[in-house]
Amino acid sequence: MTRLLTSTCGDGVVEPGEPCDDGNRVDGDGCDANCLLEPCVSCTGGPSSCAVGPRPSCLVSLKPERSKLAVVQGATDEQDKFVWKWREGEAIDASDFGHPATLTHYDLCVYDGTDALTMPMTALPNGTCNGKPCWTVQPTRIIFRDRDASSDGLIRLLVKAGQTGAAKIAVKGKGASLPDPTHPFALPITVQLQRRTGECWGATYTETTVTRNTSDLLKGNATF
Ligand SMILES: [Ca+2]
Ligand SMILES: [Ca+2]
Repeated sequence: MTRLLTSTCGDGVVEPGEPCDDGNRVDGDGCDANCLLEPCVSCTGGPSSCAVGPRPSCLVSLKPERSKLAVVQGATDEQDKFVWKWREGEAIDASDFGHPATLTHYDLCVYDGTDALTMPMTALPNGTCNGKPCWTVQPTRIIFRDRDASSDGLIRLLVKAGQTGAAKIAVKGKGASLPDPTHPFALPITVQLQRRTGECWGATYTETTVTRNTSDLLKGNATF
């Protein structure tokens, strides 16, 4: 006995292999023409209803106090900086990496307390940075490097596989291509690294653990 497992993108039914299905095959409405999530959106239900906003259940850091966020508004855009560290996280398996060298997008999304997307950054798959592939894929980690910071300011994005408590993500950005958020931020801030197939890793920064939130600097450790 065989049972055919088929799913049809665009029929409004969320089936295996479809992170979303909003009943059409149109891009730009949160669920794209291939039923993948668009950057920094969250979808619920079927037909999927999608909107910009944090995803509800991303993997978290077990030691949020070690998961740091810093956003610097420089005197000029060239001096802007962004650092995010997600440490001692829930388990990441190498199979969770997808295929960044060829087809997996990674979106880094920073949302403020109104769920507004203040800093969207995308590391495209299969890109070339300084004459070499931007992505390095190793058995237990993947690294995006772009010293020109041409992809939304990203200069380094590392995802390290590990058992629970040993998984890690580190992101650095800088310069004029970095999105310009409005300082001070409306708290709490949610930072998520997302895949368009649904996987995500996140941390939230509330006034309890944000130590600076001024016109030129946001700095703190995650609350959860
Ligand atoms: Ca479907
Ligand atoms: Ca759509």
